[in-house]
Amino acid sequence: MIQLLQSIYDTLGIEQLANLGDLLGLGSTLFLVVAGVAQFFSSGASERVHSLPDMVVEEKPISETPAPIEKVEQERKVAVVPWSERLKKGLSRSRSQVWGKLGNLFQGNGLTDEQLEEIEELLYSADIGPQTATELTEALTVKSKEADFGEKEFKSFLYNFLKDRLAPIQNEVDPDLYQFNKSEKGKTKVIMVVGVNGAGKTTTIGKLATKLTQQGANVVVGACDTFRAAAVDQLQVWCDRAGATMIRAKEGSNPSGVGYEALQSALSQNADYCILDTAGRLHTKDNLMEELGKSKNVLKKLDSEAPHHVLLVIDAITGQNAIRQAEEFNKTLNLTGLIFTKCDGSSKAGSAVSIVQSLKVPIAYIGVGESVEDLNNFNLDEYLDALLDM
Ligand SMILES: Nc1nc2c(ncn2[C@@H]2O[C@H](COP(=O)(O)OP(=O)(O)O)[C@@H](O)[C@H]2O)c(=O)[nH]1
Ligand SMILES: [Mg+2]
Repeated sequence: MIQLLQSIYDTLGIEQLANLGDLLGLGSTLFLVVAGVAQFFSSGASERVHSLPDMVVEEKPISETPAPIEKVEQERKVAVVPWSERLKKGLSRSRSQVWGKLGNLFQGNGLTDEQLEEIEELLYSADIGPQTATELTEALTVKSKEADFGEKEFKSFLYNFLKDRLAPIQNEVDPDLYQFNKSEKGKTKVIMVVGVNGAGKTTTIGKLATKLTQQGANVVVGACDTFRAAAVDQLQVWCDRAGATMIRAKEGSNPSGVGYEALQSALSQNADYCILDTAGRLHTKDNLMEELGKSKNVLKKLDSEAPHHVLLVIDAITGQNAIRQAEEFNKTLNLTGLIFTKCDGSSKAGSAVSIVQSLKVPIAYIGVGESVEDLNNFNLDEYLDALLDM
């Protein structure tokens, strides 16, 4: 019976089955229940139920669940949207909930006390940091008194204000991170990627590895987050698709051991990049920072300059709160760059300003979605254009 239902479901799909139920006078609801059972068996759920007792089910927030690779794969086949549009769409919440609202307040005849208050509130909600918010409000109070200071003037004032603060730091990004330099082929560049659980490390590494292999680079990835087996499998899928070699943990390995092994493998095959995924939380009582510090230092036994980059992944939703976290990572690991993910899910994309300013570390990459094309170099002009809708 189940086999019969299964084959009908496979052939017709759930909607057609409901229609069939109506036609036979059995009612679509009853038929949908039956179809649901058929779907359950057809999708292999029975196998999953049988295998459940063997699985370690880890409770974690939604944002930590691995990316739906098949969905991403399907999206990739859909027409490619240019980066400038993706970025604009990704920053649309920040624009509509903060920066766009600010623009409406300027009509060229000064600011009332209520308007000033509104501006301060908006700037605080944007998470650009108290110091920048105060400086900005003060500057705006003076500027808004100019006769021709309208929305357009406000936008260019803001653009220059933010650019002046970020450009000196942003200019420090190493181009090796974006563009595989063929003249340096075989000189293994080591990129260590760190951050709290769920920030987007593993998926970002998958995207980065894809971009670099597409440029002709030979990439080795080390799965040093040895605790979360599902995350390691997820990384494996990304690496297989990207054509990158992945080094997995041997049973019982510690994270620094996997990093060491990955670099050893990368050096032996003259790989161009060795990217290390790390843990964001430890299952032991060991201190995460100490463990990461160890993982970083052990690499120097193989190459005194490794890692060439230590990138901290920050989820834009964390906003200002990310600063303290980021300072901890920076103290132990001496960060060389930041990757700012999930700007599409937050109105706090402006927090990039305060994070970059307080750490004095540039943003190397920005993420505005789950597909490979949603991760790109952080270009300050593009970012400000999109944030302020210039
Ligand atoms: N919307 C959106 N989701 C993202 C972005 N970057 C990562 N994610 C999702 O965030 C979740 C956690 O990512 P993961 O790489 O596993 O985080 P990790 O714990 O730091 O390794 C996954 O579902 C990712 O698809 C982004 O830029 N936008
Ligand atoms: Mg991970």
